[in-house]
Amino acid sequence: MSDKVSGFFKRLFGTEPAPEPTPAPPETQPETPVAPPQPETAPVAPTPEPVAPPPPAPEDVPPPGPPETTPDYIEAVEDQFVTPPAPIAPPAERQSWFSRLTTGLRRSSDNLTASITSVFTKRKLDAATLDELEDVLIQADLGLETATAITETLRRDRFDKDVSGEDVRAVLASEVEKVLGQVARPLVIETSQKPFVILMIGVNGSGKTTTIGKLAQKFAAEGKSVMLAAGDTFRAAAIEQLQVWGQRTGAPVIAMPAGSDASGLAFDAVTQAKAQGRDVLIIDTAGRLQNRDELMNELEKIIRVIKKVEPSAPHATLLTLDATTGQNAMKQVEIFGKRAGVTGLVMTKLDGTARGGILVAIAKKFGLPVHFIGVGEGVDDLEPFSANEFARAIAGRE
Ligand SMILES: Nc1nc2c(ncn2[C@@H]2O[C@H](COP(=O)(O)OP(=O)(O)O)[C@@H](O)[C@H]2O)c(=O)[nH]1
Ligand SMILES: [Mg+2]
Repeated sequence: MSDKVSGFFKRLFGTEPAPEPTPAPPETQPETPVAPPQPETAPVAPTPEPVAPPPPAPEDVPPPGPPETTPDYIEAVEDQFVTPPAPIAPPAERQSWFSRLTTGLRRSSDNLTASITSVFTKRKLDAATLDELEDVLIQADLGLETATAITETLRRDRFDKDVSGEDVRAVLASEVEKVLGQVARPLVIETSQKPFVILMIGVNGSGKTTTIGKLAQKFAAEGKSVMLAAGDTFRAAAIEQLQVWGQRTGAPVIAMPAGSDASGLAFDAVTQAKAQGRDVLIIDTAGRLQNRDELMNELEKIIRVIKKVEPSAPHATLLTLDATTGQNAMKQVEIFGKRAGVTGLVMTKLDGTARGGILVAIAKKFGLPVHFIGVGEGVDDLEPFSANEFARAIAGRE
């Protein structure tokens, strides 16, 4: 490992690889903040935060005020768990995206390749070996169908022949790429929509606000005029977190005092972004567990209210999925998909988990576009999703 790579590894994981995070957080548990990586150089000093003046409330939307019901888990969270955005590392330190992807996915790929190697040490391919391999692939969260496709390809082409771990990894990479190639789709910002409205949804701590900051940076770099809406109105710190991202990326942030009605805020944000002719409006929302019906109702209300201003909006409803939650992500896609009409996925935290294979299972089952993946907290740790790169990285084929 080069010094550069190991330095990055240390910033991501500390000197020891991080323990595997627990699956889906229990309902009473707030999002677990991931300790921000230690920058090797002085962080960029945050400049004073701008506070967007609260826009006037439209007549047909309830005025800002405490939400009708404050969910108990949100009360418990309060402000202390909102992590400020990680400092931006100077460009000279950054590695290429592919090396960051492979570094980030190393825990997933090491896990897989070590298991594959232990199954295939100078052995002729027989039925027992194929069964063992299938178990390994299922345990790596790839899903039954993909696991079977890989073992069937090997059975067809290589049965009773010598097969090395490297041969198996080549088949793994190619099958994974086949599945992911169906869903790797860029997020297209239609310029005919002004603004193109993106609604960001997902469970607590899945990376919504961070992803919004990263996206705002990308769009701004493309010369688009971006506006952000602090739709996680439950917590003052969540509003501030988005304002820090707004300051960094030069995007104005529409905000109301904590406790305001999220749908009223969304209404104002779309109205203002429209009036100002913004290219993109990204609306943040409070984290919600998919099995909390009243929270899912609130999300539906936000969408209805957005449509009052602009019937074609939201133009993209992006579900952020935390890769470390493993199998629970499947349930999230299913329920958010039904209730909020998810148009695309962003998978975050692929750097902190051995469970990156879950993206393959999700792709196979739901076929929803995967637009971006995140492999760190930094502003450029989010990239458009590439099936080929992901497949090579997870199969350990650099
Ligand atoms: N390691 C890692 N951390 C991430 C990534 N995306 C977000 N985070 C961190 O996850 C935590 C929760 O993110 P946040 O955006 O506040 O989640 P939200 O509750 O969905 O808005 C923060 O500490 C982020 O810095 C990622 O791709 N990798
Ligand atoms: Mg948030």
